[in-house]
Amino acid sequence: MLMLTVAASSSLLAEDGYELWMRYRLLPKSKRVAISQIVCPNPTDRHLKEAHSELKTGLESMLGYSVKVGDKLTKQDGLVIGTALSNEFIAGLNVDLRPFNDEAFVYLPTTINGKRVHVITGQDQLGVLYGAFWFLRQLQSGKPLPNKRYYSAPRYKLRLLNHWDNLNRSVERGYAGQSIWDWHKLPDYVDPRIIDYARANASIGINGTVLTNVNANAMVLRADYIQKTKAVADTLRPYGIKVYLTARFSAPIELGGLKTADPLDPQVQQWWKDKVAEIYREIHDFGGFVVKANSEGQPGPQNYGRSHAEGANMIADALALEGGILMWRAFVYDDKTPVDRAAQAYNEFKPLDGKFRSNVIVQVKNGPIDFQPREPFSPLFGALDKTPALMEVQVTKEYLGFATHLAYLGTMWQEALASPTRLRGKEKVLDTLTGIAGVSNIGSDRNWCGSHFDQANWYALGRLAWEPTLGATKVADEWARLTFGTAVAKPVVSMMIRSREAVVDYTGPLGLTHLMATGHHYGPGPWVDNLGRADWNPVYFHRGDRDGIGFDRVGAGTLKQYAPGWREIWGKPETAPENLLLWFHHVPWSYRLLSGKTVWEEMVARYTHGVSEVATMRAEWAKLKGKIDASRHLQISEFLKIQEKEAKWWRDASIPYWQSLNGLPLPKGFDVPEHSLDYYKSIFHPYAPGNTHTG
Ligand code: GCW
Repeated sequence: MLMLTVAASSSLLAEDGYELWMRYRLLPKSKRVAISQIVCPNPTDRHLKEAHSELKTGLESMLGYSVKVGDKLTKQDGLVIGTALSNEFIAGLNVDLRPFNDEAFVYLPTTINGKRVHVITGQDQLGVLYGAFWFLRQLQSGKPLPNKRYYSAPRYKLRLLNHWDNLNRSVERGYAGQSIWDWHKLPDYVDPRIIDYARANASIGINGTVLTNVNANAMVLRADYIQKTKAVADTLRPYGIKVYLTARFSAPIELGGLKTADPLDPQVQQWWKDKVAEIYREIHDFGGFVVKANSEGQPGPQNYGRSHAEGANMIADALALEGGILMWRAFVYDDKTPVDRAAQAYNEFKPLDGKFRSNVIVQVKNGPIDFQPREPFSPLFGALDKTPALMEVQVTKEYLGFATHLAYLGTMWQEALASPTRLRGKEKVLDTLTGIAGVSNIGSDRNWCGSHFDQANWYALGRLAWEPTLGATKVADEWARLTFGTAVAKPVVSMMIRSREAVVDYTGPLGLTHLMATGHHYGPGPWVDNLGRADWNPVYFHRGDRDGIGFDRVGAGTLKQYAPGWREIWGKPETAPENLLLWFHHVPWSYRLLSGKTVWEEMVARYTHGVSEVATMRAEWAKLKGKIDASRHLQISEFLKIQEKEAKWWRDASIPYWQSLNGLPLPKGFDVPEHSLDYYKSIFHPYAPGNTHTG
């Protein structure tokens, strides 16, 4: 019996996840299209080389026969790729590409002598590369090819990954091994894996990557590191990916030997101009810098009594000479400022709107506090009328259980992107953006992201930055088909779609936030009240006491930062959505919700529901045994088991803590937490991963 099971499941070859969503498995006969040749007259041209070689590999493996690459349509079926300039056949088709931007692609099916010819074109060869990946994705996911002209253009110019990677290869909030940038061996040795990284990014439209941590090390700007960065940039360029670095504001002191980094000091200004020119001499298409300034101990213009705009403009001026951009982060807060932490970024940046140079982009986290499992959208979206804004999301799951918990983030980002900035009006958050930047979850682990399901979050970042209205379910469906196969997509998507809400429920229901353990943020710590800064303590965020719980943001004045409409809805506990109730309001434990339950009863029900959702996901996954290769199936089963154990840990630690404040009994019908509050408080994990601030 055992032998039989093994034999049955081994028909699916073991997979380790390295191929990501580009597995190109043999298609069932009914789905194979006839393509015996790829026509690409300039196969060595920038981006076309990558496009045709990806198509050749992908098609041969999906179709099961060999495909020739040539410069003329000799057989009458085939795939013709290129721009009108590079390809006579395409020029003859007279495709009107004027309405599209230069990253867009057009697919055009046509018939010659009764045989189908597929054409992929664009204004620029980069569009052709994107079209090639789309074509492969379409076939691989078992979807029919459109039978008339189809085009796609990215909504945003900036579709970026932000690596929080340190020069010693540790990764801040990284749960997938070491940094993929091996600075020590660069520039002489570039790991071929970087090419696969570039392919993966290009396949989902990501067009820029910030190599280093925003908690920055000035050394990356030293001449030898510029050579190393150049080697990475040269490897990524063929895939349309620009390289960016983080710039430490005090670099003129640390690297340049100056006495100050004051942005109004002419020597400092000159230092940045020279440094930027030096970078562009080596990397002509260098993208620019990201700066985290005057935040969590990073140096910045305020050290010299200057504003964020003065600091940003000084570096932006240096970059402007070379065509670079500066992404200046709005993630600033200070416990010496006696104002709600959620209000501080807006307070700091709103008055500076209009004061930034045109190549400065303010980079705003999706929520006003940090990357919490649920927050309302940041009030800065829609409030900066004269300054372009980038939305920063966290792909790595610092606050959502690290790599072992399944939490598909497409749903979370969709929630922020689709929020109307003003309730009376058409504008949504996604309409206010210039781009999206995602804090990378990529590392040296064989499966890239620390778990198979975390690959979906990388995928969703690219797809939603290309088209933010695509919808989280559609993105999940694409990814599941490509990653696990069309036959299992439905149950996989159903797990993904409910997963983030499950995490919200078992970590911080009803709008509670930032209740994680200290430093690494692994596991519960709602009781923590002893940290160096008030605004790092969970008790600061939940404000629970004997009588009630939640943060009164109406009283704090924070709600005023949102447009009218939102103020009214969020401003009263009766109209605020329950999933943000305790974010905006402090209410008595006995406050009644629509369900008739009190806040306390509902909290216990939600914690419990979160745990049972994970149990359901485990059961759904178990049913897929034999339908997914044994190796990936097993690892995911084991990770789900960890998730269930840790969801229960969250529930069982949180409930007695709240009881220690409110003195209320456990509502009837719910399991008593397994251990005492003291037991949960005594758990500590000094070596939980990802907790680095230097390097
Ligand atoms: O959420 C916090 C993280 C820090 C991070 C910071 C930021 C890079 O805990 O690790 O520092 O956000 O976004 O700057």
